Amino acid sequence: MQHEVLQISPILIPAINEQLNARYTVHRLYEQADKDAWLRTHGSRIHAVVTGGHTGIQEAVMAQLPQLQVVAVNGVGTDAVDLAYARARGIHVTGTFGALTEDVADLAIGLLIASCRSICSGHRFVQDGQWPLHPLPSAIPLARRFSGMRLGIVGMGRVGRAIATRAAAFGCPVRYTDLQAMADVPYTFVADLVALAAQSDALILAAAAENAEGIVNAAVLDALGPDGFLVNIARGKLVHEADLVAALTAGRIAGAGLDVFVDEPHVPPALLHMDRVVLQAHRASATWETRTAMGEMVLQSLATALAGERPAMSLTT
Ligand code: 8YV
Repeated sequence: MQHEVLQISPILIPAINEQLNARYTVHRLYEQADKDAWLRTHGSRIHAVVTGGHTGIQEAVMAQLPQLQVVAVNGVGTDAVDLAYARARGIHVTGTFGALTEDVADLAIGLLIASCRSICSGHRFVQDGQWPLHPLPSAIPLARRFSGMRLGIVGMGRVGRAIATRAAAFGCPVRYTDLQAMADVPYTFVADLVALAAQSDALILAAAAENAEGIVNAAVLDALGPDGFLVNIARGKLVHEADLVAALTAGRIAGAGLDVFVDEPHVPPALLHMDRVVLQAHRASATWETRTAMGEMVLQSLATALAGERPAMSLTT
């Protein structure tokens, strides 16, 4: 018997999709016009789910899959999966832990340099033919140096550590906050987020979003101050987005580099045309190398779980 797999969000690596198709009967829920009707009719046949980090799967969907054995998340964030429900049913929920660390850290540094050095607005100035019209160097405001910036990292997990390692090469002192101080990192722990922001030139969010909704609010942004930058490569909901828009609009912080938003793919309109804001469409892990490694981990988790064993990357079993 071939196991039946429900894919809730696409995998972008053809070789991984070929493997999925070769091993299983794969149903792509995102291609169904009426997803609820499809689940009602076919849900009882599904043994495994593949989903994305920010797509996840809700209890209401899992409840329609009585044979479900594993939810393989093609990502590291599991905030969009109902873990307690999965645990209660003995469903393995796996992630691709470790596979995307380097790429996400790279983008965090890239977004910070892009925003403090005004790379995107400089690009637009040249691209739009403005340079010959305004040839004096004074046409473009001076930018802000990245090397040596005091970084405050929120979340000293795999990604936070990889960001800190990169920052060291730029001579940036690193402080961090997390649920607790960590004995195995050489950086200064600051328990309070407002205090961390006050001691930082840039705050980089690399934390899991469970129980941390809106932690970056007006008080934190005001502590970061008018010369401070915010970078978010974790989850949009860590930030109180209305407070962020207000702070950027009023110049109460200097700029931001944002890969993630509260209501993706919708970005607050006020952020779309700010020179001091660099935007990405949730792309931090979107390289061939990382997505291939992630896809291989998804295949491995499915194979192990459907053979009746516990996948190494399971969070719930
Ligand atoms: C995923 C993410 O790569 O890992 C996560 O939690 O949010 C993303 O970077 C994306 O969900 C693709 O599945």
